[in-house]
Amino acid sequence: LPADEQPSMVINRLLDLLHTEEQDKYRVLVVEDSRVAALVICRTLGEHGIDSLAIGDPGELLDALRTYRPDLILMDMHMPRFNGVEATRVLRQIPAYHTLPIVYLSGESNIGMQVEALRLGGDQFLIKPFNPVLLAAVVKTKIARFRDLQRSTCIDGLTGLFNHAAAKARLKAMADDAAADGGRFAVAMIDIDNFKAVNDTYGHPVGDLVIRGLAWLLKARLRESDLIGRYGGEEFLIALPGTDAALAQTVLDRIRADFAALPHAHPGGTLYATFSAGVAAYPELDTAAALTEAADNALLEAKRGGRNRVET
Ligand code: GH3
Ligand code: MG
Ligand code: MG
Ligand code: MG
Ligand code: MG
Repeated sequence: LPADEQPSMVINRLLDLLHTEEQDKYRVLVVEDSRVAALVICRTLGEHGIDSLAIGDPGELLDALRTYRPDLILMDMHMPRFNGVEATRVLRQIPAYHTLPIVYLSGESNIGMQVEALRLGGDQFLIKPFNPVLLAAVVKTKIARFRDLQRSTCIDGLTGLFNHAAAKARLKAMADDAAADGGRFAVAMIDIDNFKAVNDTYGHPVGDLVIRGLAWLLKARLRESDLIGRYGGEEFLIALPGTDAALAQTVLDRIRADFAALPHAHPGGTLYATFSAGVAAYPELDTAAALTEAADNALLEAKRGGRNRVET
């Protein structure tokens, strides 16, 4: 580090780096009853650097969506046990899949049928046999736009974390997943202590730096699979899959100690801030709402107990 560089400026730069870090590989779910066709499609996508998973059975669709989390579906239309248009219509009724790009890839040449397939929820119609270059271009541009859209509606601008609505939705999905596959996870609500005083003493821009500093620390310390959201102004919601309340408390307490030791720059020097946190866990509490409420109550207890602590 250059000796004259303020620690918070470094944190700001690191946070920006995290924001611009290379995105995940694009993931495409190929719904196709012909194994040969599926192989050709997946190979074509692979040659263009796109990851794919092929399924041929309607029964696998929801499971594949949940576990593979594709950015786009390439949907065949006519399958012996499966109508691609009907599947699309059903998916569009599930809020989580309202906007997921669905591109038909079918030999159906009847324009009336193609129009009907689009009307029932598809985004585009590509004809078999397909042109590999056009297929890759359609897939890439659709996914790029979809990710941009998701970013602008789900990501908090100051921190790059999930915003309130997105964090809440992901927590609910995590609870549903845990109910389906018997997993466990912990939830924590974090709130910076006496933050109003930071703003009042040093000004709002310095307060923003402190919020970004905590966001950076959470990203640096938690795993890729953990959920981190900016729940409110100086409040953060996190969820840790495969973790019980006791372990979550230990993890959070280490982060708490690191945050308390993290210097934040202000025009006259550096300041230090602390946070309090409350922890709750699934399956002891089994809905997103109950978990959030319990974590909130534990947070309140941490505040009453003197702040700069983690309670369960
Ligand atoms: P406590 O320890 O009880 O949490 O006290 P507190 O002062 O942190 O709590 P309070 O809820 O009274 O104040 C939170 C402050 O956070 C008030 C609000 O102006 C400030 N705040 C909210 N969002 C932002 C933001 O994006 N940037 C900055 N700088 N301040 C914010
Ligand atoms: Mg077919
Ligand atoms: Mg607060
Ligand atoms: Mg606070
Ligand atoms: Mg408060």
